[in-house]
Amino acid sequence: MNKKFLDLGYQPLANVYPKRYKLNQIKYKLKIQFNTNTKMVSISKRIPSKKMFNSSYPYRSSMSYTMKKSFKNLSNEIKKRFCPKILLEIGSNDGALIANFNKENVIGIEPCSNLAKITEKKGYLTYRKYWNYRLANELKNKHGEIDLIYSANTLTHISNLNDVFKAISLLLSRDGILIIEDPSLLECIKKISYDQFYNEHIYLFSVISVRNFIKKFNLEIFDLKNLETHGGSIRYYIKKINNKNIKVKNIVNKQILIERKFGLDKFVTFKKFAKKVELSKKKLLNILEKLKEKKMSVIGYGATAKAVTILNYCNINEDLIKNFVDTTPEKINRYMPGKNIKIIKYKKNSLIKKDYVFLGAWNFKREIFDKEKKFLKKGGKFITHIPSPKYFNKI
Ligand code: DWN
Repeated sequence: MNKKFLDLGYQPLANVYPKRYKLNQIKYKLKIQFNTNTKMVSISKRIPSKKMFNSSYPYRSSMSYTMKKSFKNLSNEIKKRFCPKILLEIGSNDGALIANFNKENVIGIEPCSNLAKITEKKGYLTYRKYWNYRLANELKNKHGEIDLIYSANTLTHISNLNDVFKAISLLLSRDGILIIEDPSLLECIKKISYDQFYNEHIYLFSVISVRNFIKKFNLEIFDLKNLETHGGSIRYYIKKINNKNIKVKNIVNKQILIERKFGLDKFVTFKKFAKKVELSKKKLLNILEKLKEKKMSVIGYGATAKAVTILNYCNINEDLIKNFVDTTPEKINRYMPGKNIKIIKYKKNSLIKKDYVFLGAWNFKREIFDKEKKFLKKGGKFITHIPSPKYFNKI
């Protein structure tokens, strides 16, 4: 049974950045629920994929050094540990991972044609299609079974999870490996990072829920890694249950125990989380309103999907955060969805004469602190809502 625990109000599509501010931009009710049987956390209203992932999807994985480095390290590990003949990536985006492999050894799946074009231009075979059972069948007929399937920050974006894993199970060879990584529910609850919820993020995985879910597709987790990326993610290493050549590592049960101890299998944990979210909103607004009274200049850094949830849930407008800076060409000179806050092109001197900078991309805090030493030296401060709203100038 699905039980709702958090109401984030009306939210626009997080990655549709309008050219002009529209008071009547379409918004959808965003409520978050917990399934008492499967222990899966998800959003209650689903938006059709085509509305969100199309030819103008602006998010590019290669825009951050941290992500490029993470994909490079993983590619080295995959080559050494699993030596796949073919690697298939579901949601290959602009190729941040596949760029580390030979063109003959990888297949990308990317329904956003503007992104698929980037990898195609570099000579990588890319299917401009949504991941589903029909596509898996087509691929099996063309390429045979695949020995390594990888997907980062994609499976949680697809509503029909049954179809997702049925398709994977069909295409993956008997001894094949599936690696997926997505934001961790545990880290989200610990950090009160309620901005991990937006219309694209249909699910927020825990080890408990993934393990429960994939069993029926003859799949099991045999290893995992806690990652710092995207505010705390988990990388799951998965195999077919009847592949007895690979042993399940202790870390899997250990992580499940940690999650249980934290209460990720209990509804009451999420009710408590919702209370903390309300408090977080009050505190953040209090900080921003006081800075406004003092006539301080405040801008946002990183026009993220996450920031869209915060701005719309807390009703933060241009009077509290003047602009956002971002490096993504597709976002520049557009507006933060649902708000009258313009996104401007990031330049080296963007933070000059600014007093406070709200970290929309708080998940890249280290990378940003490294880049903005001058701002900090001059007394500038960053604002974050993680884990509790505050301003700071040291990590
Ligand atoms: O799952 C998803 C995650 C992985 O990426 C998607 N549904 C959408 C997207 O979410 P996000 O927008 O919250 O992701 P990021 O990676 O936190 O976005 C970072 C943004 O900040 C980008 O627009 C690039 C920008 N940025 C910048 O302007 N300067 C980032 C860094 C590190 C910088 O120095």
